[in-house]
Amino acid sequence: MPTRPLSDYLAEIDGADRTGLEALRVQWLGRHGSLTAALRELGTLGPKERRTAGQELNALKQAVEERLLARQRQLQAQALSSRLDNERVDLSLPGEPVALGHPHPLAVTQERLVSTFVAMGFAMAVGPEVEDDWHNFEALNFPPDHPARDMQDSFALADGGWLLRTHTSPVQIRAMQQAAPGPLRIIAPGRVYRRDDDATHASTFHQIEALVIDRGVSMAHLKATLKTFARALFGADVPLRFRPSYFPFTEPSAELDIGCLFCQQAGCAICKLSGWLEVLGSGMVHPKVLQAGGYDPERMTGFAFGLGIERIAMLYYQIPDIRLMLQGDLRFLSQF
Ligand code: 2NL
Repeated sequence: MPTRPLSDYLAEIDGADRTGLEALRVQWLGRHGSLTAALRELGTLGPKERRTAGQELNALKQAVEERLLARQRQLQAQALSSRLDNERVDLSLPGEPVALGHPHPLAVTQERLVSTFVAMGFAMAVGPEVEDDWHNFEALNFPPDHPARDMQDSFALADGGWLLRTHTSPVQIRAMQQAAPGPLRIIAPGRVYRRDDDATHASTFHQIEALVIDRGVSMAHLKATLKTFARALFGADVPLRFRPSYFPFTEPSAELDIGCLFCQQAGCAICKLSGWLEVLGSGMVHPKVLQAGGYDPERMTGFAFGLGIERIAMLYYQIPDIRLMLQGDLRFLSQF
C-alpha cells in the first residue's frame, strides 16, 4: 500500500489556499483520487494484510478529511476577518465638511415684510405672473397712452396679447373682484418684470403691495398704518415724511420717506445729501379702480401702498447694485 506518511498530507493541506484545498481533496479523495484507489486495492489483498492495511488506510483517510475540513474553516474565518478589516469604519476620523446654505437676503427681507403685515392683520394674496392688459393696466386706470404701457417697458409674450406683470397690482384687482362688495385687507408679494437694467433697476424684481377696502376708510387710516409699519421695520424713533406724489391708481397719492439710516439725516452719499430715503408709494384707491374691482366707490373707500423688496434689502444690507440679488454669485451671497 504505497501511501505517503500522514505528516506529508497535513503539511500540504496547511499550505493550501481555498482553490488549492479543493484540488487536493479531488486529487486524494475524488473518484479517481489516490486514496480512493488505494482503498479499492484493499480488495486484492489477503484477509490478514487487508485488516491491518485497511485500518491504517482508513485512519489516514479520516485524519486527512478532518484536516481538510479544519483548514477550510480556517480559510473561511481568515477571509471573513480580512473583509471586516477592510470594511471597518474609523469613527475617530474627521467628518467630510458639508457646506451649509442660508436664506437669501431678499428672502429674509420679504419674510420680515410679510410677517410685519401679517402681525397687523393682513392676509396674503397671490396671482399669475403672466397677465392681460386689462388686469395689469386698464383696471388700474392707466390711460391708453401711458408710457408704462409702451412695449418698450414691459415683456410681451409672443402671442395672445399676454405680458409679464409689471407690478403686483393685478393680484389686488383679482382679489377685489373676489371679495366685492365685502371688505378686504390683503398684501400681495411677488415677482414682477420690467424692461429695465441698471444698478437700481433690474428686469426681474419683487414688490409687496398692501390694500385695505372698507366703509369709511380714510387717509388717516393710511397714515397710521404706514407709521405702524415703518416703525416696526426701521425702529420706533425713525423720522417719517409723507410727501405728495402721483400714481394713476390712487388719488390723492403720497410717498413715504424715512430719515436716512446711514447719516442720521446729516446728508451722505446714500441719501444723496438729502437726509431722506424713499421707501414706498401710497394713496387712496382711485374710484375708477374701485369700480374695476367691482365696488361702489360711493359706498366703499380704500387705501393702497407698494414697495420694492430689493430696495428695502439694499437699504438694510447696504447693497450697491440691485442686479447682485438675482445673479446667484457666491462671492456676493456668502457675505450674508
Ligand atoms: C410704488 C408705488 C403703489 C399702489 C402701489 C395700488 C393697487 C391697487 C389700487 C391702488 Cl389694486 N393702488 N397699489 C398704490 C400706490 C403706490 O406703489 O412705488 N411701488 C414700488
